[in-house]
Amino acid sequence: MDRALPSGLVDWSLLVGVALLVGTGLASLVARPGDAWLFVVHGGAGVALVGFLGVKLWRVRARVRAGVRARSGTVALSVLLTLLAVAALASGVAWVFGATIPGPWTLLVAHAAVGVVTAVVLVVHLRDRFAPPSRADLTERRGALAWAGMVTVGAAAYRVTDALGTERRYTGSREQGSGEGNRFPVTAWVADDPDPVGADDWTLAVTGLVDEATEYGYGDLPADTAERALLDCTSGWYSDHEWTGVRVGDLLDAAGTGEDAGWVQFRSVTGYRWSLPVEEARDALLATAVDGERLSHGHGFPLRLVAPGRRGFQWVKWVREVRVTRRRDRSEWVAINVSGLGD
Ligand SMILES: Nc1nc2c(c(=O)[nH]1)N[C@H]1C(S)=C(S)[C@@H](COP(=O)(O)O)O[C@H]1N2
Ligand SMILES: [Mo]
Repeated sequence: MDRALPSGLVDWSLLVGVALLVGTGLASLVARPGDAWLFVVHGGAGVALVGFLGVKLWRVRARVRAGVRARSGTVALSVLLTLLAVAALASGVAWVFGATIPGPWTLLVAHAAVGVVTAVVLVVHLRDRFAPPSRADLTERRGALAWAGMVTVGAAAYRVTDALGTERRYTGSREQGSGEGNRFPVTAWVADDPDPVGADDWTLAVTGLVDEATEYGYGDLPADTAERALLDCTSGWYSDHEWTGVRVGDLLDAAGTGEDAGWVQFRSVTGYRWSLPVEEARDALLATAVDGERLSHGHGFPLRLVAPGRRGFQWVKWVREVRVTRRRDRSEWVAINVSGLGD
């Protein structure tokens, strides 16, 4: 099989594979319940890539050894790229088997970071090495059969890896502290870490495209709706709880919204903010309690968004404003990454 595979086909499989991995990896950050296939493609492409990378490294070994001896810069970059790619693939597989690392990051976050750096170094590598695929590489029958064999073995290896791995959700997240009130991980997307928010000097404002802007003190919130919902953080854990709070639709009805309401943005005391389409926002909950316990500061006291089916980073904590807008506010993509950095 190895001999039959044209080198160009191996290289193009690696390139397309990395593009798939980066694309599905980034998309997984905003995955919704219907998007389980993203994680299957990501895992399958990752495991299949191990095989193609192995073939490539075996074939170039003599050239690399010569390049290292000659202290070639291009080869040094290739070696760096190899180390990164191996680290990205190994960390992904290790995550499936339940491995952890010390320090502030989870192994899954480290995996994502190494993956992105690998893709960037690959782009630099391609500046020296890029060659368009030749027709023969792609159409030669023996090569195509060998390629199909590689992909089949990759898919089977993925199935085995997936089955042997530790218990986890389809997102790869592992369970932590479900049903145990505030005893689940406290997570910042980047740097949010505000001082505790006092109930007495906090208000919730309902603003924007509403008939009447409204303000609630902590004591006036009609927080009596309970709902079970699962928070799934992109750093690799999930936690299932009963949340109690106020239905966003009830707040919007009290303030009055018109035809032009398209999105509802939830704004934190830290500047962190995220929007949901108005129909989805109406069904979401602003919670004051989890499993019957008052929310702790770390989990967003006095008020945090519960957005079922959305990944954890969209569950804004320490909410102080609900703003109705016509269009999506794209600046929130920046806001979530810089909030908390200045203080
Ligand atoms: N204001 C604010 N809300 C936030 C975050 C943040 O950094 N700032 N982190 C988000 C992330 S990444 C997740 S996974 C959840 C975690 O909620 P928890 O800390 O209550 O577990 O809150 C989200 N809400
Ligand atoms: Mo998260």
